[in-house]
Amino acid sequence: MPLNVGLVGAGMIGADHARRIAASVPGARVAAVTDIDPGRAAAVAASCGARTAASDREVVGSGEVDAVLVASWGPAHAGTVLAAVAAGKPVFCEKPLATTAEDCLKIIEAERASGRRLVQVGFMRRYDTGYRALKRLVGGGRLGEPLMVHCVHRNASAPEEYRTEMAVHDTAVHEMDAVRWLLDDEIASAQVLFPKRTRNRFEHLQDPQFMLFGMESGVSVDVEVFVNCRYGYEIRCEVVGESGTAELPPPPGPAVRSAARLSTPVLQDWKDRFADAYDAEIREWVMAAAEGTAAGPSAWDGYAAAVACDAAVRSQRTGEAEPTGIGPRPDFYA
Ligand code: NAD
Ligand code: ISE
Repeated sequence: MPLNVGLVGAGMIGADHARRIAASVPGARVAAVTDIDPGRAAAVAASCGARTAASDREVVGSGEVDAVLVASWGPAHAGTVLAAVAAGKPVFCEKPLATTAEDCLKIIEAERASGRRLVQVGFMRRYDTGYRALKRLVGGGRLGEPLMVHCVHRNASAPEEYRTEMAVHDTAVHEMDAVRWLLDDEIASAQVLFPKRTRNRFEHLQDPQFMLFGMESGVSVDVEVFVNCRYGYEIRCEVVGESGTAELPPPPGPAVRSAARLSTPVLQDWKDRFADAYDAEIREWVMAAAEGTAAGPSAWDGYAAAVACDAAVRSQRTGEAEPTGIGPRPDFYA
């Protein structure tokens, strides 16, 4: 029997996950789809042979749904995740787990009370082969003690509704999770600096931004976020250790020699850059959900990212390094 997935949110990534489950995830099917825009729900449901549902609560409560995939708007995530946990159903939640640290803590409490892991957060970089190779190098000791991590996160362009804070909780949140995981460390403080602004932006937006995270171990992380770089989508990460450095490999692409030039393509968005990672995270989720539990990035990781985001957004106002105030990780999430 396949795992019957209920999809909440049929926008860009919800539609992509529905297609992925139908095309490349064995052992699962999308059974029900809901969206506050019924037209979107109907289109995605039709694309994968599912039925539509009127609300997230109907999806969660349906006897036909074994597990829930949340790809709605961030502020709606916590309500759906809490309902799924209360129903004892495994739930995959796109980032952010919740838009406030308080809501993340409510999810953690509910999950711990249920006695088993039910929540996986969509930090897909942990499934990217390049990031995995970096993590093996860091853990294997070949670079020596890590000292610094340099990261770049560029998008070709950002829509008008993209606000200055979103550079933190929509975009840099991936680096926050990636460095915590790479270094097996927590972010102790976050600072955001505002460099000269690009003219290729909507007036209200500060772009680019430069972020500095102080890790509990003392490692320093810098992140350039530039969401109107124009030329494409680019993710870079270099770990500098006491005896060596390692950086993410460039995404594969043909090297073209033509008209006296050697060139390789630049990917245009996250869907292409992390396609394999999204496939792998959803496959792992389905396998764990079929056993009634969850794997991968946890509710604790969602919480850790939320407190780091809060500190960075505070720093956007103060310009100072702001403490995250993260406490010890509960044994439940060891
Ligand atoms: P989107 O705006 O294209 O889609 C969101 C959809 O959710 C819309 O169709 C909207 O109508 C629907 N929605 C909003 N509130 C709802 C509710 N209460 N119930 C049901 N449906 C609701 O956005 P998107 O780009 O698909 O992003 C969705 C989520 O996925 C966001 O949290 C975003 O941060 C995350 N995301 C993650 C990645 C990644 O790389 N992991 C990439 C893109 C988006
Ligand atoms: C988007 O929501 C994502 O999560 C992408 O991975 C990220 O690169 C982009 O900046 C965000 O807007």
